[in-house]
Order: sequence, then structure tokens, then C-alpha cells
Amino acid sequence: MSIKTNIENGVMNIILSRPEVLNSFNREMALSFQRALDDAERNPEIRAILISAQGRVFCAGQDLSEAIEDNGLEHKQIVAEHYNPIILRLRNIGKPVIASVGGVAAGAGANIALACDIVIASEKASFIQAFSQIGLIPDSGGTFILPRLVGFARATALMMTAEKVSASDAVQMGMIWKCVPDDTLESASVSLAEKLAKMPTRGFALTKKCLNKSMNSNLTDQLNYEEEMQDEAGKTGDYQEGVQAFLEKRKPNFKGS
Ligand code: T3D
Repeated sequence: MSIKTNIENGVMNIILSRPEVLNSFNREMALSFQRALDDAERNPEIRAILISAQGRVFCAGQDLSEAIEDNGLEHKQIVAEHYNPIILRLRNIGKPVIASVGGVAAGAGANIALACDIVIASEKASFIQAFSQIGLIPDSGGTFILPRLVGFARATALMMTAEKVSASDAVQMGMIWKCVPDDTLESASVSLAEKLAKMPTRGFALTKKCLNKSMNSNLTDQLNYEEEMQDEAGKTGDYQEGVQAFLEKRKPNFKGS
């Protein structure tokens, strides 16, 4: 199985599991990943999603042997049916998504990680916009998300040079959230995911909507949207519980509704 999942303490861990080919994506793996994200979205027990990988590499992007096969898939089909639906799911799913990156993330593998809400990486991890090395353009949302994370100048240079960015440099340039020692990546990722899963996750869904909209918004539209989303957040049980718990000086028990 190219994608493994397990569910514990409100978190679905989706594990990229083709370590023998550096977790590169073929069609089967891309479609299984989409299905896993759909399952995570549908299941009310799941309140946070953690994406990690088996082996020494997080993901080497597209499986290049599949892309080059005679009578194989067209590039257009690979992007339209494999990567675009993954990126749209990651951005639109109403639950926090954490990427736990413990090795190289290259090509679509890097951009899938960067499309997650929070990226936590180990000191061994790195990020490569590998596309230019083989004459392709940065897909999987790369040209949209990367300039917004690190700025236009850095994004352009990273895309053209395909320079490997270490996890600590990625933190410095605002590409990812945190870099932790190798032996603590798993525990740090799981405890972050479990912590988020116990928080007001309905509010996270609304926060994600606001952040997504901010990518293409002006200030007036964004303020109006915040007004609308805050109205919705203020009607949740979690808001009632949060305020009640604060006033009673106790720990809140959020349900994600
Ligand atoms: O139509 C479309 O394709 C559109 C979609 C595009 C999306 C994309 O992601 S395009 C970009 C595809 N990815 C790459 O170009 C990355 C290629 N790989 C690398 O640059 C390096 O392998 C890594 C930086 C990821 C890791 O380097 P390293 O030194 O740790 O490992 P290695 O020695 O390069 O690779 C080990 C083996 O994995 C090697 O095979 P071998 O010699 O042991 O038989 C290598 O060929 C294989 N491998 C690595 N990446 C891929 C791969 N095989 C298939 N597909 C790969 N992406």
C-alpha cells in the first residue's frame, strides 16, 4: 500500500509509504492520497491531519519512471488528476493539516508539504524546487504558494536554481514553521497534531477560509469576510465553552462544533 493511515486521539496520520522509490508519486499513490484526505474530511472523529512519510526521504515528487513511460499519462493529466486535486483538498479541508518532513521534499513533494497549514521539519529535512532540473515548471501550487511564503525574489531564484534549502534556512525565510532535532520530529509532530485536535477546530476551519481568501483579497473585502466568519465562529458551541471555561477558570472541553 502506497498510503497508510492510522487514527489516534482525533488525529489521522497519513503516511507516504513508497520508501523504495523515495515516496515518489505514481497515479495509484496520488489517488489513494486524495481518498485518504476525503476520509479525513468526512469522519467527524478526525479533528486534525498529520502527513508524514516512511524512510529517509519525505517525497521525491512525481515518479519520473511513470511520467516517461511510452503510452503513459500526459503531463496535463498528471497535474489535473493527481496534484491539483491534492492541493485543493489540503487548502479547503476544514481541519488543520500538518506536514511532518523528516527528509528531502522535492518537486511536487515539496509543494504538497508547503500547501499544508503547518510544516514542521527535522534538521535532516530539505526542500527543493526540483522541476527546473528536468525542464518542468513548479506545479502543485508552487508558483502560487511559494512567493507568498518567501517573497517573489527568493521564490523565483529557488525555482530557477533548484537549490536545496535546509530546514533551518527554510524557517529563516518563512517557508516553514519549525525545525526540530531529528530524534524529536515524530513526537513533536504528533503532540502538535493532538494539541490542535483538542482545540476549537470549527474555528480553525473558518480561519483557513479567511487565510485562503486573503491570498486574493483587498483589505475591505477581507474585513467584510472576517466579519462574516467571526459571526459564524461566535455561534459555535466551542465559543460558548471557551468563554464559559475562561470565566469558571477551568480547562475548556472543545468539541469542534
Ligand atoms: O508530468 C509531470 O511529471 C508533472 C508533474 C511534476 C511533479 C514533479 O514532482 S516534477 C519533479 C520530480 N522530482 C524530481 O525531479 C526529483 C528527482 N530526485 C532527486 O532530485 C533526488 O533523487 C532527491 C533529491 C529526491 C534525493 O536525492 P538522493 O541523493 O538522496 O537520492 P538519489 O540517489 O538521487 O535517488 C535514489 C534512487 O531513487 C535513484 O534510483 P537508483 O539509482 O537507486 O536506481 C533515483 O533514480 C530514484 N529516484 C529519485 N527520485 C525519483 C526517483 N525515481 C523516480 N522518480 C523520482 N522522482
